Amino acid sequence: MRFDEAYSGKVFIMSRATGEEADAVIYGMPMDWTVSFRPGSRFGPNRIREASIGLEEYSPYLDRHLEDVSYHDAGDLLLPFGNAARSLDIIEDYTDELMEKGKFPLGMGGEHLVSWPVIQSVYKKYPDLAVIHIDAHADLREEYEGEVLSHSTPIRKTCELIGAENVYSFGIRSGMREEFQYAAESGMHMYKYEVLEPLQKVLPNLAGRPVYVTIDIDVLDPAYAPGTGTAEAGGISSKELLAAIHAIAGSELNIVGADLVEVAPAYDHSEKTQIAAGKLLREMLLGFVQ
Ligand SMILES: [Mn+2]
Repeated sequence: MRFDEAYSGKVFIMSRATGEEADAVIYGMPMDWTVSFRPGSRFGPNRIREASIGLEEYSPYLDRHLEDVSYHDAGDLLLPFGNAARSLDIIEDYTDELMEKGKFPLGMGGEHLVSWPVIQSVYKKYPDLAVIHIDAHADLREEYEGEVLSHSTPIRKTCELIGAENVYSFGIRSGMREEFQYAAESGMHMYKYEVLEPLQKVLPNLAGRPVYVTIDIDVLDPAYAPGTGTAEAGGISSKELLAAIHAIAGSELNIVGADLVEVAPAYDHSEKTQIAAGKLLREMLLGFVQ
């Protein structure tokens, strides 16, 4: 599939430019086959697109309008159900093409493992890459029930690839003791429970660096985002997560890609999870893409 091959269904609000013209490409990675608890995030991207239609196109936070950003919603990648290894290969090939063409990748999950091939691809172009990871879960396992391709491993893999000292996790409130030990001993930067305050302290240190931002919707308290596979009580508010995105957008970072993962619409009949996700994605587009 070509990177700009238009999917004939729903698209994110105001997607206009063709893939060739666009500075940024939005794409869905509808994979949820390695999750440990509740599946369903493969239906996330299209529900976020639906919810986006109800959004204003103007952001008062950033004083920017969606027509100021040239982006293309390429639809969902076609992934072979149940085959994690091939799905990850397809995602990496696709992102390689985006990087080669100088497009900003803005991905929608899917489970969090989809970020792993994207980070590998972005790292090939930016060897001094840093990663900002906002999530309830450490995602630092080496394997899960013997599977190294698991939604609880992507940040561990990222630490091993780009150097743990280049990985910054925020909002973490769940994981095995071993994951927290790894965080403490590996040199990675893990900030538990809070997001905005530690982020504001860290951002000046990352000035000028190429940074990939991966956001798991479950960093939000289940009160704000019940529609996710592994909901975890004790999270932050949607107001704080928006403020975190704006803090990143207003910093001196060179943001080179981003994703928003783990929206699983079936667990939220009120649809507030996907409505929040649509707004978060709008702010990521307006704040991260020049
Ligand atoms: Mn998570």
